[in-house]
Amino acid sequence: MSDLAIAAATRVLARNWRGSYTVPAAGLYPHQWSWDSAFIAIGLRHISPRRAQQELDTIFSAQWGDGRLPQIVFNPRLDVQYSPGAAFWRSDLIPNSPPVPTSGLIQPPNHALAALLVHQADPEASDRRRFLPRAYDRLRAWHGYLARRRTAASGLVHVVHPWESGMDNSPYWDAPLAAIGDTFGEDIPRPDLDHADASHRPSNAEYGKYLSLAARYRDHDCDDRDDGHPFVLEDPAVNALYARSEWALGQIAELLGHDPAPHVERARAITASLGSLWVPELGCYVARDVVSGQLQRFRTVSGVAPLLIPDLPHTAELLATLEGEHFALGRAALVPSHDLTAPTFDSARYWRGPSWFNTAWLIAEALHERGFAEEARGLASRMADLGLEHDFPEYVDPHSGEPRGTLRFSWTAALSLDLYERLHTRGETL
Ligand code: 2M8
Repeated sequence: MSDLAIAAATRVLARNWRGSYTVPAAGLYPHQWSWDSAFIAIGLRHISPRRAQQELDTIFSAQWGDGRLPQIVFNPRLDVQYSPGAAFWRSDLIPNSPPVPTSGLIQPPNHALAALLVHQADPEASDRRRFLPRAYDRLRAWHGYLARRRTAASGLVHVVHPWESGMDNSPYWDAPLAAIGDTFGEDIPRPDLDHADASHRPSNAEYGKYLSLAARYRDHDCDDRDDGHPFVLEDPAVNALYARSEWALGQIAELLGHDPAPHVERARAITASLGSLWVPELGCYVARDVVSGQLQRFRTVSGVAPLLIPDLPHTAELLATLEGEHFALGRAALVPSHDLTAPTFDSARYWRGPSWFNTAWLIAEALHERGFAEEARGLASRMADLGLEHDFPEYVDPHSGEPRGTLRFSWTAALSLDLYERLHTRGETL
């Protein structure tokens, strides 16, 4: 990446900026997405700390009364361009919902980590606008929701829909979705296929299950009290981000003169609970289906994401798994979303093989934090270059590095920019 590349990434973020938030991609994703905004803020902080704060403030302002941060905040004027949209969710009829139309689901909790990084980019600007105290209140309520409404007896947070994991068609969800009889019928709106190749996207059969599950959750007022809900899964990356974000909340608490201990305790408790998802033969963590009790024995990028957590047992094993034939760290383009050697691997289709820039950023950050400096630097610089080479693609083929999904994708631009700035402008060791 060069100055030219910084300008190109900045242009993507300007093009996708909508005045108070950034859309993930102009055509395919025309609303605000929760975990996208947190990743985007991490890059925006280098362009404008003020805009990065605003990005997070906008998602915070859509917080539900119970503390959840919604998966999507809709722009109702663009409702037909994305499915399922505001008319499907009709969130105004659901108790606890905010005044703006949103989805009722959630996404992975990467927001506290982002808020801390945004604050650190310009502490004075942050203090002037009282960003951190405001964010802390919102983030405590958000994590409180996860602890109260989404934590099972195992001590782990569960997701109630594949979309909540952010890795929508991961092989983890195959068996749990197959066990669900209901589907949405034949008439499945797919506006996404106007913007991306069908072979890069989830199938119609998967969409049928997604819509029927979402409708069921909505029809129970999204209240997390539906004991018969057929999809309840514990995902390693969601829990790893939750634990890592609790560590970040601890640091935020300290900066604000509050007691960090409750956050550190919660982070340690999640880390201990994650032990039940560790599969030694696979050398990684896996998801558990709470309904059937079955571990979903696949190697995915989610299962190596716990490397993000300080004090994690199995750090060395996770590095070995990343460097071995399944993820080929340093040889594959970035980090494949699924095991390169698995029969379920698909180099083009969404979260079943292609490499994504947000997970590459998380793994680079994790390697850096765990002291694997050379590996972190290698991954970070490849990521910064690859984004620019292909006009900031949504994901890439892990063998060829060729672009897949849509282009000019916001988190690709934001996170490539972040790594470039840290590696070259600030001269960090990453
Ligand atoms: C993808 O998911 C949305 C549903 O949330 C979709 O396919 O329509 C995922 O890659 C998700 O992780 C991401 O947040 C979202 C927007 O970029 O797109």
